[in-house]
Amino acid sequence: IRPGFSDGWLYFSDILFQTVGNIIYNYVHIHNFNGGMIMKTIFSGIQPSGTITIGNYIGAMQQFVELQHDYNCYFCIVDQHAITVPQDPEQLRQNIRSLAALYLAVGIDPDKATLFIQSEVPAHAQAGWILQCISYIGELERMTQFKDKSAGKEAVSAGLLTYPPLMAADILLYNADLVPVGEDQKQHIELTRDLAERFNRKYKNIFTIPDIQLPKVGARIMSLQDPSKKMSKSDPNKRAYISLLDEPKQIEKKIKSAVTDSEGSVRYDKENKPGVSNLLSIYSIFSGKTIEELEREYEGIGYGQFKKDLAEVVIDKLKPIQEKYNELIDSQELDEILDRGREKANAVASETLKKMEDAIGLGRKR
Ligand code: ATP
Ligand code: LTN
Repeated sequence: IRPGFSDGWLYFSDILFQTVGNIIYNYVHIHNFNGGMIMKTIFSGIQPSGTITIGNYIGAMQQFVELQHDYNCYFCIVDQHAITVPQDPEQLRQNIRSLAALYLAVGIDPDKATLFIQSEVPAHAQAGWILQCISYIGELERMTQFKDKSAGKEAVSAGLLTYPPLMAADILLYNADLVPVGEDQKQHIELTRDLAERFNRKYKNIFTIPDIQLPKVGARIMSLQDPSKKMSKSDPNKRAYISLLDEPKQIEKKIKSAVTDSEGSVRYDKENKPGVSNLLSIYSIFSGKTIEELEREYEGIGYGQFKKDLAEVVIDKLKPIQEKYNELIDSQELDEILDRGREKANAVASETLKKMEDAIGLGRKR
């Protein structure tokens, strides 16, 4: 590094150096390089609004685990998003830690991906504010998640409406190329792209326009109690979802009480048999068998046996995840991983925030 190089963060190889004059006083590994190739960046987030369901796992987390080998990944616990609806403070704290442990338990490798908590990186809220100021109320009111979550509520927080620009900030601060999410997030990613393009056009071309990555199967796992609704971890009816930490007995009960139909044949038909089709999707994803194989296997056999076998498949799939979770949840290792994640995320995000503020003319020139 040349003496007198301008102060701030300097990017070199896969290391980000923080410099003042000719002194390096901090550095972080970015893992941007893989055998000499620049890796593309991925960002995704999950809200600590309850315990992760098999819907979140199939739609989002499972992809994260595969993608971490080939991308520079940032996985975030988006706690500031979670408070757009009321949360109990004690419970929220627990959910944050539990979500962090679950990210690792399903196979996120902290040496490959950066795992961190949104509220520990102030640039998210700061960039979120800037992006709110270039968002239109009309486009925010059109978001289906806003409409769904505000429907029938007496008091709706302003945060629920301004949630998408904060999500856009999450993604754009890291110049993510790709955002792996479930289907319900499609509209938010489209808005993120619009906001990035708007900013680039209006001020300065600083943002990468991110693409969405949906899983090939299971982008929308449905509620076990109402297969016309997506499975949600914050559903007040606990029987509507299976959480990754559910006990075997609970899993058996929930699958047994899952809504099906009166036809009695195990057949995939999303239109006319949404409940059975949803169970078949879960079975197929967790067992590795195709839907056709399963249909053949259960020909002439009723829902009782089908549900019993499915419960066993789900229990077996979740067992190693739960074991790993139990090892991690009270460990110091978990805190160390989150501390390292915070440092790295802060370094990258504050650099982008500075560029945004410079482009807009906020504060004094730095
Ligand atoms: P909440 O109930 O609090 O809204 P949620 O269960 O909808 O939470 P999020 O934290 O909003 O979950 O989403 C985390 C990730 O899981 C996102 O990528 C989202 O698209 C995905 N996801 C959520 N629900 C499903 C589902 N039913 N099927 C597939 N993917 C899902
Ligand atoms: N809005 C998402 C959670 C979320 C997210 C993100 C996902 C917040 N920030 C950034 C991907 C990238 C949700 O409700 N599932």
